[in-house]
Parts: sequence; C-alpha cells; structure tokens
Amino acid sequence: MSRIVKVAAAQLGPIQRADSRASVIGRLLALMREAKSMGADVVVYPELALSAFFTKWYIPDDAALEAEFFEREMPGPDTRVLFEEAARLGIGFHLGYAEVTVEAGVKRRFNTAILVDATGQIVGKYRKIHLPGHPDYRPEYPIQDLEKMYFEIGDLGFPVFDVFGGVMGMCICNDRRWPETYRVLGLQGVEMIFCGYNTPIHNPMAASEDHLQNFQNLLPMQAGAYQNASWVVGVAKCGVEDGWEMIGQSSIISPSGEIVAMCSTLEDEIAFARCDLDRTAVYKHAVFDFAAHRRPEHYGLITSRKGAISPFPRTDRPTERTVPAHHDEE
Ligand code: CDT
Repeated sequence: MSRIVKVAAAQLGPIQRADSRASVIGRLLALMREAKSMGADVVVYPELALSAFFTKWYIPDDAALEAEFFEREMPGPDTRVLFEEAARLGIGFHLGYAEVTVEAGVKRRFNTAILVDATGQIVGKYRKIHLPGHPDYRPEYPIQDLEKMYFEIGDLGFPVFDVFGGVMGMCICNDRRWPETYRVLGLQGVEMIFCGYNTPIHNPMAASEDHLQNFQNLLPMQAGAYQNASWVVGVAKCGVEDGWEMIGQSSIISPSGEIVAMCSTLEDEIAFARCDLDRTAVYKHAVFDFAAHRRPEHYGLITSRKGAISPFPRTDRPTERTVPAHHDEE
C-alpha cells in the first residue's frame, strides 16, 4: 500500500528589510506555481516567511515593530492572494508568519505557522513554543536574538491535523532541536512534520559552535524523523540578510532518517519529493512501536534520589539570568 503526498519544500533566499511586501508575496506565488507545475500537493514555506528575520534587530517601539513585521489577520490584505491562488491551483500550503492578536482585550504576539488545504481553508495552526535567544537587548552582541522579547510562548501545544491524506504536525525553527517536539507529535501518530526555520550562522550566545550550524541543523531533524517514524520537511529562509548569513539545507527527510531531497543553493529554490506516508509503518509497527517497546514507567523520572534524572529543572546550576554577560566570549 502507499499513500503518496507530493511535497515542495519552498526555500526562500534572503529578504532584505528594504524589500517590499509585494515583492515577497510575488516570490511566494512564483514558488507556489513552480511547485504546482512539479505536481506538488503542498508547498511548504519557511518560518516568518513574509519579511526579513527581524529578531536580529532591537526595535523598542512596539507599534513600529508590529506595523512593519506582524500580521493582524490571516488571510489579510497582503496575504489573501496566496489563499486565492492556492485554491485556484488546488494546492495546499504551510506558512510561517508573525501574528499579533487581541484576545479578551489583551494584545498577544506569537511566532505562528498555519496549514492551508487545497481549497484555501486554514486547517491547522501552531504557535512556536521553544523561543531561542534572550529577552533583553544586549549591546555587546553584534546580532540580537530577541524572540523572547517579541513573542509569547505558544499556547496551542503540538497538535496534529488530518489533512493531505495523513496525520500532519508542525514545529518552528528552534523547536526542531528539542526531542520533546517530535516525541509529543510522534505519540499522536504524526506522519509528516512541517518545520520552517531562520538560522543565522552566528549565534553570539554560543559563538564557538558557529561552524557546526549546518551539521546541527540536520542532526535533530534526521533523528526526530527516525525515532518518531515520521517524515520531516525542514524549510529555510537563508542567505545573507542585511549582512547576516543564514543556513540553507532545506530538506525532506524520510522516516528512515534519510534525506531524500535537499536544496543546494541559498536562494529561492524547491526541493521536491513524493513522500509515501505508509513508509512510516515499518517504524511505527516494528522498531518504534511505542506500545510494544517504549517503557516510560521504567525511566526513573519520578525518583527523588539525589542526582537522579529529574523531569524538573535543576536549581543547583546557574540559570541564563545568572551567567556572566561575557561568558561565551572568554
Ligand atoms: N528562528 C530560530 O529559532 N532560530 C534559532 C537560532 C538560534 S542561533 C541564533 C535556531 O534554533 O535555529
């Protein structure tokens, strides 16, 4: 048996801050049409796909920040054309964007991704949970990582959605580095995980590891796919954005952990694959049959013995707040 989903991972090259929203939407439409011409069922865009990766800048004026980078509605005036074109072509899409919303009179901002089906209807929504970086402006850093300042932690959990003939999940960028992301989705039977990312090569908080960015991009996605018997579609916005280089390597990874398609440029480019959702079966029903082999009750997580593995954060280590400001540059 086979259940084929044809996937186009639509990598974006850099979006400069000066680029108009119309030019960005034009690029997304061109990629959507190219994906359709390749026969794709779904086109997967990156995290925060509508603008430059703005968390690298300190922008203290909330109104200015939101006016330039955030969406108040989805679809909105700029993005409606994506939904209309998807419905006209009969193709689904995944889109990451910055969301500002008012709930019970309180303004909230999230790093969000949606799944849209081939009729142009939103069928899934996820708000990023693992926000990297630091919550405060750090003038000693040449590039900021201010997601903790600009976004709240997502409040929707890691849900799965029945669409495109299978069980679909989403995560966003830094989420892909955490095993919990894949396992929570895996425990719900996920068959394909969409993950957009913006990953600058330079991380001032761990600069000694910059040369490993590409390796550490693929490592958790391949492991997460294999250990949870799921396809993973990782899609970058990449290249040099306003002077800062971001990694590419947009990839489609099978439940075996193998990369079956990967972009080779740092520009707008599609990686395409025919993904058989039934390829998950051998892993879900043999190697990683959770019911048959997974034994969380034996992991010792609830022991109170000193030094034992604990599900709770240790309090005897410095937290981010107590680490000296220049610890990573010494
Ligand atoms: N967007 C995002 O989550 N990026 C982080 C960058 C960390 S290095 C500055 C990531 O994990 O890729």
